[in-house]
Amino acid sequence: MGASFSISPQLSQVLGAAEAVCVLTGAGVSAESGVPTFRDADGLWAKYNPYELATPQAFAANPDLVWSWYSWRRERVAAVQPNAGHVALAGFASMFPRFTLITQNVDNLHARAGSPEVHELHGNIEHSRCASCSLPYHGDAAPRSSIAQRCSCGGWIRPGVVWFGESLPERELLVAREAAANCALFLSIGTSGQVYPAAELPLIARHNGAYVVEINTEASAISEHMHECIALPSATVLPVLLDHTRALRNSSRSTSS
Ligand code: BJW
Ligand code: ZN
Repeated sequence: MGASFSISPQLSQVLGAAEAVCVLTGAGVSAESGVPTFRDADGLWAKYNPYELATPQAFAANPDLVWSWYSWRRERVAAVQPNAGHVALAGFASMFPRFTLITQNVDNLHARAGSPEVHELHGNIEHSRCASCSLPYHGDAAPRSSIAQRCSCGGWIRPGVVWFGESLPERELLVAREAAANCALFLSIGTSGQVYPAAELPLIARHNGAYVVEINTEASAISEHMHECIALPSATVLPVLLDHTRALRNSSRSTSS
């Protein structure tokens, strides 16, 4: 079973000693569950134009098109399972005195894997709300629907995700920036590092003295800012890091007691 990579002495040291760890995930962490990424060769943006689907202007121009695209994606993520990477990240939550999991993903797979707290920077595809009055909407979320729904106020129901040009949820972004600025280890996992402000989080961490590691099958736009890059799939790497951390933390507990 064992994955063929070795954990560097620097990473091992910080996994054993860190009080605060911060993780940012992107679409790559869900790729091995069968959720398409955005910018890979077979990703969503290779087939669909983001400006026709993932902007408020696109939704205003063609609510049925945007709603049906998100209905298709909602159906797709509901049909997949969290992978070993999500499960390992859920295990990491109890390994460190402070652990912050931040995701750009809208697929809910971290929560389904058991992560106790997930800071969703780009929303959640399972949540819908009225574009006019913001009232949460619970009807017709699960079955595929190609027709955009209306709220009782007459406004359009929109997916609860963050589109280009829209602000990120204020509190989640604040928590994310603070966690990045105050951690000893920052892991940037499965993100191309092209979308801001999420992509500045590893840079904030590095600027404030954290050890910063990327786990990504390819180089990203922010690889050059990392202390090290592990160029392997996250579902392979994360269980190994968790086992290693558990062994280190258990042995330090038994020697200190
Ligand atoms: C694996 C793997 C495996 C594969 N294991 N790895 C500063 C500079 C320039 C522009 C801006 C800026 N600040 C703001 C902007 C504008 C804009 C932006 O960033 N534009 C850039 C693209 C140029 N940002 C915004 O508009 C944001 N809002 C904002 O900042 O408000 C204030 C403001 C507005 C306007 C101007 C200035 C300020 C909002 C961004 C919202 C992003 N929304 C989306 C859609 C969400 C809903 C949906 O799901 O449909 O979010 S776009 C899409 O990209 C989605 C993702 O969360 C996001 C990031 O993608 P991610 O996760 O990195 O995926 P990929 O596909 O890019 O990469 C996958 C990676 O995984 C790859 O690297 C693979 O190699 C790797 N991989 N398999 C490990 N098994
Ligand atoms: Zn409404």
